[in-house]
Amino acid sequence: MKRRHVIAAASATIALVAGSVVAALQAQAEDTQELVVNGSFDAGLAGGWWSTGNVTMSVVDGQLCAAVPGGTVNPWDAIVGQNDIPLFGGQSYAFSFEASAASEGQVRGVVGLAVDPFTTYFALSSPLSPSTVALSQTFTAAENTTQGQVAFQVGGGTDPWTFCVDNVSLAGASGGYQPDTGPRVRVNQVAYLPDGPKQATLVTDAMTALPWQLADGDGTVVASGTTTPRGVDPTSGQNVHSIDFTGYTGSGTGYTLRADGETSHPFDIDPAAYASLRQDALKFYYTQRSGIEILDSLRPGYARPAGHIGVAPNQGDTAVGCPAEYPAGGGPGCDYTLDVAGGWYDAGDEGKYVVNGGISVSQLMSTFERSKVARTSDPAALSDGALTIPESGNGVPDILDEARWELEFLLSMQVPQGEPLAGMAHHKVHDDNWTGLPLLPNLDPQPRHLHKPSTAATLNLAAAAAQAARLFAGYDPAFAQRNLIAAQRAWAAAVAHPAIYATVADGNGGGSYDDDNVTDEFYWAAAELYLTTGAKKYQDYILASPLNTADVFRPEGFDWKWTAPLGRLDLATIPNALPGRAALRASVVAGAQKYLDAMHANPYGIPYAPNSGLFDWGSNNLVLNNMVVVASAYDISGDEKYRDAVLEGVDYLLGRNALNQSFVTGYGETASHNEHTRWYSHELNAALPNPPKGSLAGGPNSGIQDPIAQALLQGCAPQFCYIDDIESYSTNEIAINWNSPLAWVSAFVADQKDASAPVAGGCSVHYVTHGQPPGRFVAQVTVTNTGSRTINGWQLSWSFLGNQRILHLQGGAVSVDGAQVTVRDVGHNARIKPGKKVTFSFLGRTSGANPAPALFRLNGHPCG
Ligand code: 9MR
Repeated sequence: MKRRHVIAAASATIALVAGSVVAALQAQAEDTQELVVNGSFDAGLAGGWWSTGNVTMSVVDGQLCAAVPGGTVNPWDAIVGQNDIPLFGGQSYAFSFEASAASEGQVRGVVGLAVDPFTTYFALSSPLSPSTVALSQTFTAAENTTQGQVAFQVGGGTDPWTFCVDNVSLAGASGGYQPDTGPRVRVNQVAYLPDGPKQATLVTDAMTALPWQLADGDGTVVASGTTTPRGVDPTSGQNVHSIDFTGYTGSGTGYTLRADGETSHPFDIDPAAYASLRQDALKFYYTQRSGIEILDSLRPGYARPAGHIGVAPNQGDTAVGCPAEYPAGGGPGCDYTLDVAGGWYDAGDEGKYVVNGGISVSQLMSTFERSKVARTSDPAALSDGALTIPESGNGVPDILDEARWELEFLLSMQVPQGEPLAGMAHHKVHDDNWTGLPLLPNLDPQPRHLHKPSTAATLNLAAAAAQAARLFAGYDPAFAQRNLIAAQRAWAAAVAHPAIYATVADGNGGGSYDDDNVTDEFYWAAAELYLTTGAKKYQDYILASPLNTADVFRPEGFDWKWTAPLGRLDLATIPNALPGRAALRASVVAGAQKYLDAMHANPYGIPYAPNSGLFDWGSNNLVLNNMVVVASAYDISGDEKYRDAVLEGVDYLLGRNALNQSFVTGYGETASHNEHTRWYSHELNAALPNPPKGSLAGGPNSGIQDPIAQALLQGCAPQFCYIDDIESYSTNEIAINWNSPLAWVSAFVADQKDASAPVAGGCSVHYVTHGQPPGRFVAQVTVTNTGSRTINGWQLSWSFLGNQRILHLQGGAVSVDGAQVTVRDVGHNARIKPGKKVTFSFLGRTSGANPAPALFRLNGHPCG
C-alpha cells in the first residue's frame, strides 16, 4: 500500500481515503473481520494472490499491477484474485478496492464462489484511467461458503493494458462463530482405565468447591466428592475446577460425571478400551498409501484407485525428474528421473516428503521396537495379520510391512551412484502447484518434480534406514542389508554435504519442511547407525555432539524439525554399549518430569507448555511426542507416576479439553471428522467418506494460518484455535507424523491393561556372551527361579535386537519366528525349584552391535 491521490467513485455508498478502509469498517461493527489477506500488497503477492495464465502480476510501487493481454472476449478471460474466503449467508460485507489503469481499461471486481458453479455474489464495475478510483459497496452474502473469492475480471479489451489495484478489502461479520462446546463437565469421552488416574475438568463461574457425582450406566451414583477450584486456565481463558475420581476403580460402560448442574458426555471405564485405538491409529497408514489401490475388502468404504503410478491424468511418480532449475534459487536441477512411486501421502495433500516420512516411519518402527524391550508390551498385538493390510499373512509383523511401504519410497529418493550428490536424498516430490479439494490422488493432473536434495532429508533417510536394518534383519535379511547400505551411504553423503538446506521459499504446491539446523538430524542418524552397527565412528560422533549432553526435551516438544529426542530416546531405551548411557537414561526421566509438572500445573492436564504460551501447528502431535518421552521414562524407571501421566495426557486428546471434543476420528461422543484431506473429503462431497477411524487432527494452532481459521478464530485462546472444518488446514489436517505418536502412545496405553495385575517376579535371567571370533558368538543363558514355587515346565522367549541368529543350541528346544526366539525345556530340565537355576547355551552368528536382549519372558511373564 502506498498513499496516493484517490477519487471516490460515484457508485460507492461509502467513500474512503486510502489506508482507512479497514479501520473504518472495524469501527462499524466490533466483530467485523478483514477477510482478504495482504490486500495492501505490503507483503508482495503473499496471501495467495493468483492470476489466470495470460496475466503477469507484479508489485509496483506498493500496489499490484497486472499486464493484461488484449483480444480476449469476456471480462473473466483475464483475472487476478484471491481464494479461500469464508462467507456467511445473511451477513453484510463491505467490499472495497482502489484501482487504476496505466492508460485505460475496465475492471469488474467480483465476490463470488471460487469453485463450480462460480456463482457471482456481488460485482462492482468501473472504467479505469491513470487516476486511481476508490470503489466500495456493501452487500449481503447469499450463502455460507468457505470457498469464496475476490476476483478482478479485467478481460474483454481489444488492446493490452496494465491494471493496478491496491487496498483490497472484504470486511464483514465473523459469522458470530461460537463453537458448540456442550456440557461444561469435560471428560475423556472414550475410556479411563480402572486402575488408572481419572481426572475431569469443570468449566464454571464458581470460585469455591462444588459437589460432583459419578453415575454408572444405570444412572446409579457410584462415587462423589468435591471439585478443586483451579482459577483461570491460560490455555482456554476459562475459570475451571478439576475433578479427581481416581478412587473409583469399577468398570463398565455409559458412566457420566455430574457437577454444577451439568452432566458430562458418557464414557467407559474399561481395561481393554485402547486395543482398538492402537489398531486404528496404525491402520491409518494403509489409507495414506500412494501407488497402490486401496481395497474395499480391507477398508470397507475407503476404496480408491492407486494414485501416482504413471497413469493419466497423473504425471508421476514412476519416472519423476527435476526442474531445469530447482525452485527458490536452488540451482540447476538433476538430469535423471527416479521411480518414486509408493510411500505414504504426507497428509491431506498429495506430496511425499523424505523429512517427514523419516520421523513417521521411525515412530512406527519404534512402536514395534518397544515391544521387544518394554515390560508392559504385547508383541502379539503387533503381529502378522493385526492390521488387515495386503501383506497380512506373509510372516512379517504387519507394522513392519506398513513401515516397509514408506521405507521403499525413502530408499527410492536417494541420489543414484555416479551423480554429483550421490547418496543424498531428494527433499521431496510433489505437485508443481497446490491443488484444490477434493481431489482423489489418481485424478491429480499436476506435473510433479523431485526437489533439491537436502542434508536433513539425507539424515532422515540414514536414521530410518539404519533402524530398519536392525528391525528387518530377522525377517528379510536382504532388505535389512539394503537399508544398512543406504543408511551408510546417506551418512557419508551428509557428512560430505553438511549444509544443504531446504528453504521456506520452496513451498509452492507442497510443504516446504524447511530446516536450517541439522545438528539434531546428525545426532539422531548417528544414534540409529550406532545402535545397529556398534561402529566406533558413530559412537565418536555421538560423544562429540553437544546434543548428547544437552537438554533436548524442550517445553515446546519435538517433531519433524527437532529430532534430537528421537536419537536420545532410542539410545536410552534400546540396549547398547555407549559410554555414559546411564546419564542418557536419566535425562529421559528428567525430561519426562518437566512434562509431568507442566501437565499437573494445567487444569486440563495438557502435558505441553511452550514458553510462548502459544500452541504450534500440529499441537496434538507435540502433546503426543511429550507423552512418548513420559512413557519412555516409565519404561526406564518403572515409576508409575509416569505411566499415569501418559494415561492422563490421553484424556486431553479424547475430550477433556476446552472444546469438549475428541481429536481422533471415530473415538468419543463428539470427535473431529472433517479433517483437511483431498480424498476423504466428505464435507465437500457426500459421496466421499470422512477420514477413517483413528485419524488424528492437527489440533489447536495459535498461528491460525488458513483463511477460515483467520476469519473465525481471531484472538483465540490457544485451546480455541481449532475448527473441525475441512478448509482449516492449519488446525485440522491429518498427517503421517501426527498419527505416528498417536500409534506409539495408544499402543503404550493399550499395553497398560494388565498393570494392576501383579508383576511376575518369580524369575531372573542372566545372559552372557563370550568368545567372539568375527561374526560368531557363544551365549550362555541362566534362568533362576526367584519365586517361592517350583516352576514345572518352562519356555523362555526374547527378541533379538539386531541380526543375531542361533546356529546351534544346547540345553533346550529352540524355535524362531523372525526376531523372536523361544527356548523350551527338554524334559529333564523342566523343573526349576525355588532358588535353583537352569542353563542353556548357544552358538550364534551376528555382525554389527550385539546387545543382550532387554526383556525375557518366562512362560509369558516378564522376568527380573
Ligand atoms: O507439520 C508442519 C508444521 O510443523 C509447519 O509449521 C507447517 C507449515 O510449514 O507445515 C506442516 O506440515 C504440512 C506440510 O508442509 C505439507 N503437508 C501437510 C503438513 C501438515 O499440515
